[in-house]
Amino acid sequence: MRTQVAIIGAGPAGMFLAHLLRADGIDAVVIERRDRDYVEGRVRAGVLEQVSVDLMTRLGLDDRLRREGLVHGGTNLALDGELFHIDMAALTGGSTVTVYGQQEVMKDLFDAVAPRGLEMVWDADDVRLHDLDGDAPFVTWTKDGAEQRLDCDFVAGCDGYHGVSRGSIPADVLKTFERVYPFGWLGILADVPPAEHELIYANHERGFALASMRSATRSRYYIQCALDEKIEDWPDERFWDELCVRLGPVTAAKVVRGPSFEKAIAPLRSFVSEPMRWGRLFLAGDAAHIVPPTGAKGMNLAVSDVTMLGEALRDFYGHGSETGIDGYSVRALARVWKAERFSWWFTSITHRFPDMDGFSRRLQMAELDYIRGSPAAQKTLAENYVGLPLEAA
Ligand code: RFL
Ligand code: PHB
Repeated sequence: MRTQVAIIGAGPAGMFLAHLLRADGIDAVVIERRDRDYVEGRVRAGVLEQVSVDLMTRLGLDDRLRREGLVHGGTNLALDGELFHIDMAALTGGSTVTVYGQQEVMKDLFDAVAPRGLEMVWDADDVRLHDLDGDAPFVTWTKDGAEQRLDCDFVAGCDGYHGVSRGSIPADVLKTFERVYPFGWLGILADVPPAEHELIYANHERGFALASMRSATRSRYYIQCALDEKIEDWPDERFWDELCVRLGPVTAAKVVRGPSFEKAIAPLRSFVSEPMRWGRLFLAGDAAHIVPPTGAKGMNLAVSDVTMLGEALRDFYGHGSETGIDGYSVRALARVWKAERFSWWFTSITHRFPDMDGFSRRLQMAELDYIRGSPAAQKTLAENYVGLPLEAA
């Protein structure tokens, strides 16, 4: 088999790239280790930046998003139960975010695979990348016991944090940067109406809490927890009680309780690997970087990476120009690091750190109080939260 671009991984990065290349008439094959149900079933991101909404629109995949997505012009912060509103749209000249789950995004991307003739390989075991530093790279995998081979011009490593692509870059070339946080998020989904119309990021003495949603009838809540916490120790009632304490009495009175149908703990991490291109390999999305979920940036960064990569490949195939592919890593990393900074900062002012003393806690409280009172500080938060523009190539 031969194609122009082999895409490893069918998460948001891989599937958006596959659709972008298809729209530009560039051949691609997506090779995914799992099956569609698995990828679509993962409960993950909930908030789309304007850049992501724009890409879905450009690809003509925005029908359901327009009908079902919840457009938010603002968000709320809470300090020890006291809520204050950040009017992001007013502060940024009209920018908004859209609440639309990653599961819905994946469904829209997958539903358009057959009508648009995208080529997919599911259940590919033991995927390996070869000759990435030459001009004839290829990918091998096994499926149903038989070894398969795909020759290509380029490989797009969109296989997430645990994929094979990043590890194919030689250790003396790859630089990694990391912060592991001493806590995780315990998240639930429940079919109850959300407590508030917009999200609430709450800093409480007992730890962080987040009130989010998927629709007018489905809520998504998170509480910060210790890394060694066990799900079995968190029956629904205990979760709701702790959430209500952290959100404070005014919001707690609006929380509608109900049985959760999903409950999981996710660790928090900041991670960047450089460069994002080596030879014929490009990395995009979680394969190259991880952010803590506080800034809601993970999936959006995957989208901005592949938007840039799509432009670079279009210039290469359309005009024979290598400027875009040569500049991809530097261009993508400039935006990645700004999102890393924002996600780290937002995490650091909203969470309870185990070694936190009175001084650090007072600084956090002062910072949140400063944001509450300063339009300048609110603007900084707002423009990062809605998503920084994709700078020109
Ligand atoms: P993915 O989604 O991990 O997809 C990678 C795909 O590659 C496949 N794969 C392989 N395929 C072939 N061969 C191999 N060897 C392979 N190894 C892996 C995997 O099966 C998978 O299908 O990476 P991608 O595409 O870069 O997308 C990244 C996003 O999924 C991720 O950043 C977000 O979910 C992060 N995230 C959030 N992002 C947001 O933008 N907004 C949010 O509100 C938000 N909230 C969250 C989040 C992530 C969370 N968790 C659980 C990590 C909330 C949570 C709790
Ligand atoms: C979510 O709804 O899952 C969500 C929302 C905002 C975040 C993280 C996750 O910052």
